[in-house]
Amino acid sequence: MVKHVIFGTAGHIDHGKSALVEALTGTHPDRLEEEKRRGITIDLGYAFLNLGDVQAGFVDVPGHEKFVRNMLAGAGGMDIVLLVVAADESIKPQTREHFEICRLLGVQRGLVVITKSDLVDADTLGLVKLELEEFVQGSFLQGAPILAVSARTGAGLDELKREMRQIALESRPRDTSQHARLPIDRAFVMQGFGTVVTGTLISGTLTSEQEVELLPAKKRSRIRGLHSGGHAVVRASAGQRTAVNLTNIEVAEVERGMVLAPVGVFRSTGRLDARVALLSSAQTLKEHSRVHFHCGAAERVAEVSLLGADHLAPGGNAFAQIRLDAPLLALPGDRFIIRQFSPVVTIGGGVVLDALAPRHKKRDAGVLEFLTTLEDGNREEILHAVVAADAYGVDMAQLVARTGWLESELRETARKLSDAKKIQLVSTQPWIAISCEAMAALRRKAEHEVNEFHSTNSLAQGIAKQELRARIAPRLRIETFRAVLDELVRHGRIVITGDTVQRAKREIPLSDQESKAQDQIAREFERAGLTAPSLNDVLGRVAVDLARARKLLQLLIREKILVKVTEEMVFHATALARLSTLLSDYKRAHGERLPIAAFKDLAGVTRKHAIPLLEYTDRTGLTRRSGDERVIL
Ligand SMILES: Nc1nc2c(ncn2[C@@H]2O[C@H](COP(=O)(O)OP(=O)(O)O)[C@@H](O)[C@H]2O)c(=O)[nH]1
Ligand SMILES: [Mg+2]
Repeated sequence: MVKHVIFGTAGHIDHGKSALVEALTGTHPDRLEEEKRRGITIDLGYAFLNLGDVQAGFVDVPGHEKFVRNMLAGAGGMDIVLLVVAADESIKPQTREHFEICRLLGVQRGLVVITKSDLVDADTLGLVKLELEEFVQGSFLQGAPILAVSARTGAGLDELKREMRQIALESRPRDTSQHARLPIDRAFVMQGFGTVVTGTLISGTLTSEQEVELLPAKKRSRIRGLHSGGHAVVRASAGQRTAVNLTNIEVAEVERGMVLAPVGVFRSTGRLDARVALLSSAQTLKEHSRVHFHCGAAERVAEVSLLGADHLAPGGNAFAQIRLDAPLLALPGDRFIIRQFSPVVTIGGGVVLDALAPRHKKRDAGVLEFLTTLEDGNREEILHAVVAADAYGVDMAQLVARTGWLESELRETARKLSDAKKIQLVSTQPWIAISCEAMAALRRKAEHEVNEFHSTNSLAQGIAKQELRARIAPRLRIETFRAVLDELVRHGRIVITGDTVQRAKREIPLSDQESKAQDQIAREFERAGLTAPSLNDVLGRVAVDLARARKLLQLLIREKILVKVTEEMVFHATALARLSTLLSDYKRAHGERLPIAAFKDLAGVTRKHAIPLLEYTDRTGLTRRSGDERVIL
C-alpha cells in the first residue's frame, strides 16, 4: 500500500525552499516566466517524489511577504511542513509568519530543515540549530528532527529523505471514505483537452467519468481525465496532488479557491460560526472588524462579529460569526487564517464550527451553548444539537450539507439518538428528523391552536388542517405536521374527521344504530387481520351515513381499538399485536434480517399491505430499514 502525503515548504524568501524541492525531486517548482526571470517564487509550485512506500507531493510556497496570500492558498492542503531556514540568516520575519500560519492551520507534523549548510561553519550551524530548537518550543514542531542540508553540494539530502519517509508513514492519513473535496489552486487550458484544474485532494476520492460540481458556482461537469503524481490515473484519493480535466467548463469560469465536489452534496456559505484565535503579536480585534479570510485555497473579505464578547485581546480566542463578501465552500473542522485588512498581516485563525450558520441575536446564550457542543461534543451530541436547532424538522440533505458527514454516519447516529428518545423520525421517505423537545413544543402549540379555534368558533366542528398548519407555523413541513397530528390523535387529544381537526373529549353519546355500526366496523377489521380491507368499503357497508361512519372510525382509533397505519389503511390493534409476535418468532428462528419477500410470507400479505406495514414497524421501532431488507430490533 502506497501512502500519499503532501509536504509543504514554509520559510523566509531566499532561504532555499525552491532549491531544496528541486534538489529532492529534480523538478524546479517555479513555473511562471516572471518567477524564472526574477529568480523568486511568486505563486505555488508543485513537484513529486517517490519514496518507495510513500508518494510525496510537494507544494512549494513563496516566501516574500507580498505573496503570503499565495502561500496561504497552498498551505491549506499540506500534511507535513518542511520549515526551511537558511544557515547564514537563521530566523527571519516570514519564518515566523509561515510558522504561525502552520500552527493556526493545525498542521500536526513537520521537519525543520537548515539549508545552505555549505555557506557556514560547524559552529554557526550549531548555533542556528539551538535557535531553532528554542523557536519551536511548545509547538507541534517541538522535538521534530532538525536537519542541515545543502542543495548545492547535496549534503544531508539522503538523511532528509529518510526522515521524510519516516514522518510520512507516521502521519495520520486523510480520510478517503468521506465526500470528495478538491480545493482548486490552479486552472489552465491544455491544448486538445480543455480546462484542467489542480489542487490537493483533501478528502474522499475522485474517479474518471464522475459527475462533479464546482462550488460555489454550482456549475456541473464531468471528469474527463485525472492526473496525479505526474501520470494519468483512474482514481485519485485524499492526500494526492490531483489534476482534473473537466468537460463543460471554460477556464475563465474557474477561480482559485473554488472546490470540486460530488454533485448536490454540499452548499456554499456566506456566513459561518467559528472559534477564532488571535496571535499575541496582533492588535486587539474589535467587534465587526473587517479582515481577509483564507480557507482552503479561497480568500475573501469578511466581517468578524464576536459572540459573547465585544473585543478579543491579543493571544485570546472567542466564538465569532464570520460574514463573507462572497460565498465559498467550508465545512465544520476546516481551518482558516485571518489577516488584518490594512496593512495586511496575519493576525489569527481558527476552526469552522457551523458552516451554515443562521443570523444570531446579540447575547444569545443558546448560541454559545450550541457552538460549545459543536466544538467539544461527540457525534451524538453534535447531531442532537444540529437537529434540535431546527424547530420544524431537518431532512437528510440539509444534515449532510451542514455536517459534511456521510449519510450512513448520519443514519447510524440518528438511530442511536432516536433509541435514546432524543430525536424522532417524522418520516422516512423523505427522511426527516426532529428533536423530541421540538416535537413536544409543536404538539402543545397545535393543541393550543385547536382550542383557540373552538373558543372563537363555537359553531364550527373543527379547524381545517391547512389552516391549523399555518397557525402553528407557516414554515412547518407537511411531514412534521402529519406526525404532530398523528401523535395528538394517538394520545387522544384531538380527533380528525376528513380534513377537520377538533378537540377530543367532546363525548358524543352514540345511538343504538351508531353503536351497532361501530361494532361492525371493529369486527370487520379484526376478522381481516393483517389484510386490512379498504376503509371506504367497510364504512360504506354500515347502516349510518359516511360522515357518521368516519366519526365512529375516529372514535375507534382514539380508543386504540383500531390503528391508523397510513392515511388510507387501518388495522385492528390485535392484528398489529400478532404481527409483533410474528416478528420476534421469526427473529428467533431465522435471525434478525428480514427480506420483504419473507415478510410477505410471514404476514400473509401482498406488497400493497407489506410496505405500509413495514414502514409502520420502522416507525414504531420494531424494525429498521437496511437496504432492501429490514432488521428486526
Ligand atoms: N550556497 C547555497 N545556495 C543555495 C542553496 N539553496 C539555495 N541557494 C541559493 O539561494 C537562493 C534562493 O534560493 P530559492 O530556492 O529560490 O529560495 P526560496 O525563496 O526560499 O525559494 C538561490 O540563489 C539559490 O541558488 C544551498 O544549499 N547552498
Ligand atoms: Mg522559492
